[in-house]
Amino acid sequence: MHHQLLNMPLFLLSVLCLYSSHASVPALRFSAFLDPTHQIYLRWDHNAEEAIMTFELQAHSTGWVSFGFTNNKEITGADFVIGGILPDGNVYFSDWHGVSEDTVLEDENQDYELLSLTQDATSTTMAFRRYFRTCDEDDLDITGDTLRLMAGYGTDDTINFFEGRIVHKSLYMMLLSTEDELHSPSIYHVYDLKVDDVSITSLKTKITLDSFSDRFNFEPRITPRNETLVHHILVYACGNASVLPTGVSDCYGADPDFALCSQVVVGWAVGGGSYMFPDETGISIGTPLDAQWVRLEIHYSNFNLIPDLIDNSGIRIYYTPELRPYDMGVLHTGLFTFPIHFIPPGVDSYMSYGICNTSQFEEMNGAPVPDMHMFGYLLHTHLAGKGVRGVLYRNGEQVTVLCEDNKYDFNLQETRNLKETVIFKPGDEFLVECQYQTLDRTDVIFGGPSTLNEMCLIFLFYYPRNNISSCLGYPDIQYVANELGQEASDEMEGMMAINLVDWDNETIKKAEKACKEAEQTVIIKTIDELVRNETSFIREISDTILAPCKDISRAIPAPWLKRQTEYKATPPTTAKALGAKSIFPLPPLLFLSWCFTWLLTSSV
Ligand SMILES: *[C@@H]1O[C@H](CO)[C@@H](O)[C@H](O)[C@H]1NC(C)=O
Ligand SMILES: *[C@@H]1O[C@H](CO)[C@@H](O)[C@H](O)[C@H]1NC(C)=O
Ligand SMILES: *[C@@H]1O[C@H](CO)[C@@H](O)[C@H](O)[C@H]1NC(C)=O
Ligand SMILES: *[C@@H]1O[C@H](CO)[C@@H](O)[C@H](O)[C@H]1NC(C)=O
Ligand SMILES: *[C@@H]1O[C@H](CO)[C@@H](O)[C@H](O)[C@H]1NC(C)=O
Ligand SMILES: CC(=O)N[C@H]1CO[C@H](CO)[C@@H](O)[C@@H]1O
Repeated sequence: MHHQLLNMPLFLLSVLCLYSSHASVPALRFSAFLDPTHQIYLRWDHNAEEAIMTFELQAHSTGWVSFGFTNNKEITGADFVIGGILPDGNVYFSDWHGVSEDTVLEDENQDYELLSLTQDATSTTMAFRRYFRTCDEDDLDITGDTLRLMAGYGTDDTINFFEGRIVHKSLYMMLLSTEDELHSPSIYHVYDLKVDDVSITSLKTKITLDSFSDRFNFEPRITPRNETLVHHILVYACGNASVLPTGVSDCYGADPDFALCSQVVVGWAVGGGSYMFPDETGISIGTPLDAQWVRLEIHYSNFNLIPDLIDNSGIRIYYTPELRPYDMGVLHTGLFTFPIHFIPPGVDSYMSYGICNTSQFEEMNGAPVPDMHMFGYLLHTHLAGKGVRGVLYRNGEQVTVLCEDNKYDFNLQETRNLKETVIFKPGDEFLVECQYQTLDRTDVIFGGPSTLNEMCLIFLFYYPRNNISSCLGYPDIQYVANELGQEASDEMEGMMAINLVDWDNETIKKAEKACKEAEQTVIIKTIDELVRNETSFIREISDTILAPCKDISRAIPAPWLKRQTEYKATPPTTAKALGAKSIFPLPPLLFLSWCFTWLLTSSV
């Protein structure tokens, strides 16, 4: 029987009803808890046309509450609001920034607009909005990158900022739809594809491969308490090979047959949640054209070398006989993962490139390749990765930056949808650019499977499917070695030569330039493991245009917010001596009413 796989939101958080919402703020579609103990809950929504983001923060405190953005969990340069309701009912709310790790200052330009502020016996709810870009040097841009959020609260209204509870969370905020907006089929089945009591030995990063099975799936099922160990999970479809191994084996191990299944169909990695495909599409299973077998690959990180770990993680799949219009496919793009990819140590920003040239797709597919409708993607690098971009070119011209995250967080890897489907035609080129930071490393990092090695990949989700599974590029390493003044007469010598380079700012720049201008070999694979290569080169990338700067305080004057106040963390001893209340002057009174809802009636 022909089925398609989807994912279904069966595990909706019931905690949402904990706080009752009020009518003031427009329906905000997205939500997340910002801390593991569920004391701080954020709802948000964005309006691309107006370039504005609306937030509603609920914190389990009747003291001050705070929310904002940081660069990398640092107070210095942080951009946030602090607000609350005084015991006498007066409201305070204003825009702040971090000047140093122990000083925060109220902004001269107030760029956040308060929409409502309410309080009950146990919690405070604060709704406000801000333009994506204010161009105030004390604010940070709200972008489609993985944002570093900061939230906090104090026990009372004395804003001893540094004595409050502060939490940090990485979040991608430009979400497009919630799972309840998607169509769920009336009939579906569930299948758990998982490992059974697999032992994770004490290798630093050990990789285990599991059973070939006849179904797929798409929701992480990480064994409780094993969350920090499971690094990423991939499900590969197997081609037409007649002999497939069964059981569990090491990845990249002795048995080459385990590598036969190379078409990624499902990816999940650290920090990701469940994912449901758009209404038009699902993964086809059960027809003669479909893979009969899949390979489940789980990568573990066991940095603490805990012995005798047992794991039962895997992925839960939801599948249905109510077919969607298109069967989907996954195209694996980026830099070929092997040691020709290298990143020098001690670099603040180093770029690597891998190109896919699709000019041979038609020939390799065995049938005309229909236009590929790209609808989603998953970015993947390891710990040194700081940014990933995927750029589409047609006839030598850049069509679009298909996807980008300039604040990539290794701990938050998830499948994301494109704003609208983007057509990929046979003959197009797709460039993947990865940015790395290696200030904490002393040795060259090479491409490879371990968390301490690096990768530079984008998995593209599209429909209707074709037979191509991967299209990965890598630079001519011999050329690169020669540019770095090393002798190398073939690829192997080129790779060895990289170890001999003396890394300083000059050789690093040379290496980056040489890798970009070197001819690339593009390796294309089909689901039947047919492999072909061709040459290509790296084109320039035109940056995406930033949202315009807008100033909310000019749009909606809020003169009462125009004050300047500073709070400086005081050494613990003097703080005690001073007494909390005297340190911080409370903001002026805005309204006088007890237990109220304050609304600024304005429409965006
Ligand atoms: C497997 O091979 C057969 C013949 O060799 C072919 O007809 C069929 O389409 C192949 N299946 C897939 C999934 O490629
Ligand atoms: C895959 O390849 C086979 C031939 O090997 C071809 O008949 C089939 O149409 C191709 N499938 C798609 C979706 O292009
Ligand atoms: C590169 O230059 C900066 C100063 O401009 C220096 O701090 C850094 O250590 C240099 N890196 C290497 C690898 O020499
Ligand atoms: C690329 O293809 C050519 C000819 O098909 C072959 O000789 C060469 O070894 C291939 N290169 C790689 C890196 O696979
Ligand atoms: C992609 O391949 C085609 C055909 O071989 C070639 O004309 C084109 O220049 C290639 N693109 C790049 C960027 O190398
Ligand atoms: C570190 C840790 O808590 N590991 C647990 C992972 O899950 C298994 C059960 O499958 C437990 O036995 C381990 O203790």
